[in-house]
Amino acid sequence: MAQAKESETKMPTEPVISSESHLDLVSKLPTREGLPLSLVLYKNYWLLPHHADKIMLLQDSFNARPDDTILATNPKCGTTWLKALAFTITNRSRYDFSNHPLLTSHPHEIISFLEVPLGKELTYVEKLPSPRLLATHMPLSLLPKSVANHGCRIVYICREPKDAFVSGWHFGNEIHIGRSTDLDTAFNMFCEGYWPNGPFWDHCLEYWKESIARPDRVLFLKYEEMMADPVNSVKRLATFLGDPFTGDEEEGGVPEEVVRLCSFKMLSELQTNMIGELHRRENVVFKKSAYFRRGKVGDWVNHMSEEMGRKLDYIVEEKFKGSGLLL
Ligand code: PAP
Repeated sequence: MAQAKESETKMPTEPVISSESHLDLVSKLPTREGLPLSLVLYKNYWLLPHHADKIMLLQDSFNARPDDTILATNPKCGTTWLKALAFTITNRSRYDFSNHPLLTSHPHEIISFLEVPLGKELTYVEKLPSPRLLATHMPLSLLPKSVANHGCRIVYICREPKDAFVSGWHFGNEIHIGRSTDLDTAFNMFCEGYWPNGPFWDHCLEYWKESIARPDRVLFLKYEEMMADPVNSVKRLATFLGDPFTGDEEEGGVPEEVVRLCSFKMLSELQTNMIGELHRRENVVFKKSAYFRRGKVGDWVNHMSEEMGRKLDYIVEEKFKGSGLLL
């Protein structure tokens, strides 16, 4: 059963981990300014400095468990949705749909990020009961070693890059109080690969290749395919998570109920998701509503020119050439 509330967690004694030496390493990494926050380059990926030190620290210190499931995403590709879906699927015998934790808690409060448990200590996830659902924006190559050692299941969700870029641009400007980046500047940076957890395409490709090499361990989902056929996507996800819907559940419309509860329409109408903050750090305010903007496929046309679209399509096509990955 996945975690629901902090109060339900067991509290084993865990080593206290310190990130001082990693902070020192981060301060020596190449840094670039330009987005609302500067980023550091670590092993080919542009990371927020306060994520980079935690990622380094977790590499060796995080104790994955064989029954952990990692929900991995490039930012703004469907993390919130995937958290809601995976939680609902794996806890469907535990919670009634009419009295469900998702009706009173934001998906980001229900499932924690490995590297940034918003507002909590890094050791928070160590204390969660098994089986754990954990989210991450980490590239595959930066995941803690124990994740691969234990063969943990990984679900990756990818999104069409133009929509992911537009979503990320809006989000960045919304959460950084008094600091914003204009669309053209942000677009040029995205195209250069300079983006939180970027290059975007390398992040996707690593997980894509792993999903081909180890399909029983890594499920590669696409936001657009899930939007087009959510019920079948939910069934596929349940099967991958080792908890397929029974014939009776299918007849009783349980997959459809999961889809309905986790839909953009449903979640974005709940007060718990639209009012208040998840977390605040200096002048970065993670408003709950910032995770529910439009939830549409193809919204990029309302922000980018056709020429920008062609440019990004070309870059992505070149990067994905020969991989079999099409977005
Ligand atoms: P994160 O990586 O920072 O956690 P993430 O949830 O991946 O963010 O991305 C938010 C996007 O998913 C938003 O897209 P938009 O800006 O294009 O609108 C958000 O609207 C969308 N989203 C959130 N919840 C859902 C959902 N239940 N179904 C579909 N899309 C959703």
